[in-house]
Parts: sequence; structure tokens; C-alpha cells
Amino acid sequence: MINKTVAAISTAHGKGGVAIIRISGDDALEIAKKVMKLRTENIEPRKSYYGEILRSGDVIDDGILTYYKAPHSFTGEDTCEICCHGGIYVTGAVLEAVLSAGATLAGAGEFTKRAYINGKLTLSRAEAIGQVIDAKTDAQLRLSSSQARGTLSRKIDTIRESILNCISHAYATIDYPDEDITDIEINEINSCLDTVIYELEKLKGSYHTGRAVCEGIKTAIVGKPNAGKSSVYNMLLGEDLAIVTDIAGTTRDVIEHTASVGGVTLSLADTAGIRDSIDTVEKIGIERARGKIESSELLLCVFDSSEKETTEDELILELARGKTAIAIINKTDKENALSAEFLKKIDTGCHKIIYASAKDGVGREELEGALSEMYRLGEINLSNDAVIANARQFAATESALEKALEAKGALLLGETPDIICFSLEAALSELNMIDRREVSEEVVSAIFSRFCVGK
Ligand SMILES: Nc1nc2c(ncn2[C@@H]2O[C@H](COP(=O)(O)OP(=O)(O)O)[C@@H](O)[C@H]2O)c(=O)[nH]1
Ligand SMILES: [Mg+2]
Repeated sequence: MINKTVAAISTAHGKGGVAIIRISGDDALEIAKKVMKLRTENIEPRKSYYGEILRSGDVIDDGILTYYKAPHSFTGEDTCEICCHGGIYVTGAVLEAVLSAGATLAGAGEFTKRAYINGKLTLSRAEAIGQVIDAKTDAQLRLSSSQARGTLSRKIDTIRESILNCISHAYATIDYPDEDITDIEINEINSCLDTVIYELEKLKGSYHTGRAVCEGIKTAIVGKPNAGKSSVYNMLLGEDLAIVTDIAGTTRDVIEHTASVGGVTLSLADTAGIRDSIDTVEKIGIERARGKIESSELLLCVFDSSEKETTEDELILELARGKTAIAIINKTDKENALSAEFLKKIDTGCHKIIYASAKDGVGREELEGALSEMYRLGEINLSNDAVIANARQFAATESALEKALEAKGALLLGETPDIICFSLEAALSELNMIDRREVSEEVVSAIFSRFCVGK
């Protein structure tokens, strides 16, 4: 138990209509009563009370107090929220009053951390709350809000139960070695294990989408000078952020912004056109562009279709080798001058071809569809499905799957049940890493709840 009562301003720093100062811990109500002159002594939970707010005996503001009694609060502790006027100075003054009345300033994320420690939230839900606050795109909001409500945690619970089920069946064969139940139990373990493996594979696969939505894909727009890279960039961002001119070599440095395209979050870099240049500044830009290509996962290769291909276009295709690349054949409002042979090369070298006219915003929808398909957004319901959203969760899922596959291998090889159990317990503890729960006690109680007969 944490006894220290903490407080902080829970609303954003800045001028607003109202602000909330949150106090959490055993002394929350006592502290709130010290700083507020209320009309009653009897404060009931989940009700709001109007009063004046005092600092060193002076009234500095008036506002509303709401009290949440432990454990029915976000943190699981006694919590008070004081709602005051939302000026920067007044909010700071109210916090100061709360601190002088006995609270300690809360650390970053401390309320959520307390909620986790007090068992009000699983780790993945706590992480998702952070993502709701950080969400910059609609897809990010839908996904993180669903995980914050426990979608992933519930899925993990279901898989855990299946693993526990396998373990108890395996233990049964250890506990009753003389009885002829082995074949039936082995079939049970086998089918149960198949479910576990299927679910873990599905969950692992969801990271392909979860990562694209939450963490974002490092993407570089590349092409020769004047192909229309900056125009594509602006089209995707919906703003004129990069300078577009008909002078080759306008973009001389790498510029980066985040764009949401078809639900996929792109960390999008516009680069200097790749060509041989004698201009020093442009040369540096080109070097940086090459570096950007190296460090990017996805390339949007822009080709100018109104002119015959050049060696620079060929070079772009070469640079794209080994990367995930989408070809954007731009300026389709003009007559095509690219040779059939080069178009064929693009087709072989790139995963998708989008015909665009960036100047007129044509091609965006097609690109949205392509990205949504590549990152399987159509197969996942972001508001309802369990989705792995970060590397930590992914690593645990992957390890759990490895251990489950190990158990399956042992089962197929006819290994002894204790070897199978060993891998299953390892799978369980890996999976538990996602929400950081203790393992052993669970394993024990699950086993005893099934095999208490005469033992
Ligand atoms: N006709 C036509 N012109 C375009 C299109 N996209 C870009 N441009 C023009 O091509 C020139 C170079 O564009 P820009 O985006 O600066 O190319 P970058 O050098 O690759 O960044 C500008 O004059 C643009 O207006 C398009 O789809 N159609
Ligand atoms: Mg440019």
C-alpha cells in the first residue's frame, strides 16, 4: 500500500474554462476539506459539492469538489478532484494550497501507476490510456481506446485459461500414472494447445497492424528532381508543407511530418531529388536522402510519367531493392512518356503501383487503399479486436508462442508430461509479462481446483 497522498493538475497546462486538481491517497478528503470551505461536513462519495477555495486563509477561487472513495476510484485510493477556474495562475495557486495542506506533488503518470499497482488496471490497459492521450489519428484513438477498455487484457485472459487447461490435463497424466487416461488426456492437451497456438499466432500477427497504427511506419518519398515528390508529400499531409516549384533541386534537405493514410501512421520524409549534382548544398541533401532511404522501412518512389525515364529513375528502382516500395507514377494528367519496358521494371521492383496526379490530389485514395491492405486494416476491427500495439507486448507474445510450439513439439515426440508442462508454464509466464501478473499461485490453484479428489 502506498500511503503518501499525492496531487497534481490533471488538465492541460494553459488557459481554459476549468481545470482539475486531483488528489489521491489516504488523506485526500482531509486535505480537500482543508482547502475548501464547504457548506457541509458530510461529504458523500461520487457527489459534487460547491465551495470556496482557500490558500493561507484567503479565498482565491471557488469551485466543485468531487470525492471518490477507495476502492471505487481510478487509482483505487481515496481520491478528490477539485474543479476550479482554468487560468494558469489560479490553477497553480490551488495546487499550492493543496500541497501546503499536506499532499506531495505527483510524479509523471503517478495516478495511472497507482491504478496499476492497486490492481485497478492491467499493464496493457495503462499503456493504452497513455496512447489515448497521445493519439494523433482517428485509427490510433479507436485502437487505444479499445485496448484501454481491456480488449487485449481480456484476450490474454482467455489464452491464459486455455494454457492453464493444457497444464492441468498434462498434470493429470503425471498424477495418475497408473490409470489408463493418457490417450484421452493427450488428445485433450493437443486440441487445447492448437487453440492456444492459433490464438497466439493471431495476436502476434495483429502487431503488423498495431505497429502501423500506433508506432508508425518510417517512410521516405524518393525520386529524381521534379518528379513531384514534394507535391505527393503535401497531398498526403493535406497541407502545403514542402515547397513545390518547377526548378529542379528545390528540396535540399529532408523534412519530416506524421501523416495518417488509410489508417496507417506514416512518419513521412520528403527528400531531395536523387541526381548527380555539383551544387554543394544540394549534394548534402542528396546524401541525406540516401541515408533516409537506408533507415526507412517503406519507400514511396515517385516517377514523372510525362517524361521518358532516365538513369536517375533506374537508380531509384535499384535503391528500392530489398525495401517495401510503392511506386507512384505521377503527372498522369499529362501524356505518358515512360516506356513499357520501364513500367514493367517498376512492376517487378515495387509492391504496388499507384497512378497519380499529385498536383490535383489524384491518387491519394488509391494509396490509402493500398496501405490499408498492406497493413491489413480491413481484417481488424480497431474498436473491438485485441491488437498488439507495442514492441514489449509483441516480444512477450512471440516468446509465449515459441514456448507453446515447443510444448506441441514435445507432445508430438511423445515426451513425458513434465517436459510438456515445463514449456507450457514458460508460455504462461511469458504471456503474463504483457500484463505483469504473477504466475505460480495461479498454476497451483488451477491444478488443485481440478484435482482435489482424494489427494
Ligand atoms: N502536370 C503535373 N505537374 C505536377 C504534378 N505534380 C507535380 N507537378 C509539378 O512538377 C513540378 C515539380 O514538383 P515538386 O513537387 O516540387 O517535385 P520534386 O522536385 O520531386 O519535389 C512543379 O512545377 C509541380 O507543380 C502532377 O501531378 N501533374
Ligand atoms: Mg521537392
